[in-house]
Amino acid sequence: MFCFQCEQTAGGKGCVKSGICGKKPDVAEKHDELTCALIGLARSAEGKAPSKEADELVMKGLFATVTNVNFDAKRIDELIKLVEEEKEKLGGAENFAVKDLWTQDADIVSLRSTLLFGMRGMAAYAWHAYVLGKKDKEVTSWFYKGLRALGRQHTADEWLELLMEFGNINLKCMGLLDKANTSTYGHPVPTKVTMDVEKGPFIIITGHDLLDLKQLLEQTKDKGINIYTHGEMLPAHGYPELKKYPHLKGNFGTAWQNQQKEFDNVPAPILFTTNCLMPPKASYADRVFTTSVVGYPGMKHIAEGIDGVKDFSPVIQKALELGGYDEDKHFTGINGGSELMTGFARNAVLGVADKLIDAVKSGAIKHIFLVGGCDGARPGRNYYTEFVKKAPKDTVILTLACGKYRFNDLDIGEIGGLPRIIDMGQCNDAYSAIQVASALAKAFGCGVNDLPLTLVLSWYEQKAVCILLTLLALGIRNIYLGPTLPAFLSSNVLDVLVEKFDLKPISTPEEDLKAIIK
Ligand code: SF4
Ligand code: SF3
Repeated sequence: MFCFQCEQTAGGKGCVKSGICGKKPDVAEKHDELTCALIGLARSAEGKAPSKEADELVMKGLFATVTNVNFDAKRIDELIKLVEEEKEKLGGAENFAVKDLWTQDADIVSLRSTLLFGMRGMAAYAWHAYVLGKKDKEVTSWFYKGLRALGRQHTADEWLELLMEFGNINLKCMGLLDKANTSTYGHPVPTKVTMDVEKGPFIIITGHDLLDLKQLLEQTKDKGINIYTHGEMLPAHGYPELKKYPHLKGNFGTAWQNQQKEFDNVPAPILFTTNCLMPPKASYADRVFTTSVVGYPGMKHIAEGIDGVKDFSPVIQKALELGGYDEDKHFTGINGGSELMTGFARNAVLGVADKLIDAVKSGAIKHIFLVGGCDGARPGRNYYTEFVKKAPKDTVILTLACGKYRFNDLDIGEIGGLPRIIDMGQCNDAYSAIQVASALAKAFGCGVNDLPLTLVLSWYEQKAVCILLTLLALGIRNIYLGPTLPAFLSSNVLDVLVEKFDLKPISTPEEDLKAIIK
């Protein structure tokens, strides 16, 4: 096997024996086979109108290969079979050769992988929008275009052009998901979320899929079962159409990499709607449920029902059987805080844009940081906690995605009635952050790069890759990226990104803060 798509890749180079994430060689090989079959499908679809099923397979197939999504060789096999069938219907072009995926010239592999990984991330976002009935022709057809491009030879300049084009398409896709979420569940409003868990039966739901949460809330109504979010599901508490359910009680635990510790012997089932699933420990393996494209051998899977409704009764049954805690339990976050604030998506922030603009103009807010992205296990990720702790009192921290658990329970005060830590939502809500940055630039009559704003990003998996490509396509410079740089960026490709975009690896919080706030 060979895989170097995520930040925890073995030795910072590539997993070759087995994945650090738990992905076994047979599954890694199936992922490659699926990817190459998707390229074949896209080749067959050239100049034709692929079916709805083919579109769905392209999204699901790419999504299934994102880190910590699907470890089940059987399920991947099923996808490959379906892709082959669709491909035959469209004329049956050749698949891309698996042996060529990770070999060939280092720079070409690097550029091709960057596009492939970005597309895997975008597929997840497109899928979440799709299940809410939102589809965009340009986004869907770009999957085919991008897949075909992966199977062709290009010059380095052409690859870079493709990457920038992709970045713009991903912005569109994140916009589509934003529209899907806000038109279905309303605009998020600032919401305080407890980390305590009440006694009695409960279900933990994690991942990014709000529709799964909505259906679970409906199906557990008046059943005496409470629902707690985990990881990337935390921002769900801000949406009016989700927060209206009184049994959506709070948030259990922190980010994905702590799940084996947090779920150890938990008296409740856990529903995984997307990444990041880690190999479950025996103490809770019998309570793990997967749905959508998530899969793990031996774990119970909730399949899609006809007309999109899923039947969560096995999860509900399990919650009743386990019964939850005997008494109310007090939990805290990484830094000992017990309440989290979320729901500051674009509508909420732009609603107080005047306050923000005035505070920047008067100098009350000297600098805005976007400290966002994925969390992970590497000790170097403490950088982000320290960065937030050490950021001067006259600065504001916008945040999003699961990396925020490093600091979102800290009370670092307020500026002008606004909390200094402003949680904008999930990773895909990078769209909100981009909207806010553009609005601020407009108000100040300058470009985003001229604002007193710095992006300090943490990455782990491929959604972070698509977001980074969007930010670069928007011409945003001077991004600090960590905890390590992607192994799939060859030194030549990295040189280009550094030269063109001033992309910077993080150093220490002190040094970076000193360089940013002069
Ligand atoms: Fe290794 Fe990451 Fe690939 Fe898993 S996803 S096999 S940890 S590079
Ligand atoms: Fe986290 Fe996996 Fe990336 Fe959506 S849940 S950000 S790491």
